Amino acid sequence: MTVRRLGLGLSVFSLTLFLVACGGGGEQRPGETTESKPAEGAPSGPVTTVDPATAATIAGKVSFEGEKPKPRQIRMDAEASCASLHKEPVYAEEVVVNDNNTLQYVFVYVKEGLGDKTFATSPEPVVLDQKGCIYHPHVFGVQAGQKVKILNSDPTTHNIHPLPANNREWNTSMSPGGAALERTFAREEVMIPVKCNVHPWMRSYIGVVKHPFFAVTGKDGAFEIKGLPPGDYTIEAWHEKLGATTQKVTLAAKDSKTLDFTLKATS
Ligand SMILES: [Cu+2]
Repeated sequence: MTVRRLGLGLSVFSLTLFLVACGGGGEQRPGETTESKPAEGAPSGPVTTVDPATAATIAGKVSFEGEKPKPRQIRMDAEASCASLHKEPVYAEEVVVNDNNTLQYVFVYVKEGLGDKTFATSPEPVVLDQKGCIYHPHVFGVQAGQKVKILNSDPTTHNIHPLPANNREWNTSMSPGGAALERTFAREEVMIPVKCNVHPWMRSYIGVVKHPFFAVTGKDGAFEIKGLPPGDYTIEAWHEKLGATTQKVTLAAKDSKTLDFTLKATS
């Protein structure tokens, strides 16, 4: 934080010297500044900050096309400690079509266009809870190096087990009332499936990206990504069962563009 304040307080002249000293940090656009030190745990390299006066926004929705799949009920009968936590039937969240025919749990993120820019890692952890023997949230994004705080709110033991292809694999048993677990993922990976070694129906997906420009669609199928530097981008919408689709978008300073996606039912 001290470094950040210092960076903001620099005169244009010394900032120029500073950028030269740091080698410029790759592609530089108007309204961006670089600082010498990234947040702890983040990739090394100068940190890009986006001038709010030039920042652009994309927003839109992800629609579903085709025949709505019948929700699949999760059977917890084999595990009484889980089954007793639910009075109503529990349905798998693998394909959730909203009332307005949009999709929930789609991970939307900037796939290309940021080059080798490095962004400050959020100091706030993302929380993943194990509650009712279900992961909450079902799909979420996190920056590489940003903490994921894992809770067990259940009166039963879970064994959380991410299955990465590009990060270190681990699994940890978490007993009821135990301490929260904090983990980070060092490298970009869309997506990391998460399972529980005790309860085979438990499933979550983590999108790890090197920047803060991602979102997950909610009950209205909408997403919004704010604070983007002007540029040419490829945006991907990823869904665990329906696949992924991309669109290109060009953002000028202060642009606010709508980007709607459609994902089709699998036959
Ligand atoms: Cu479990």
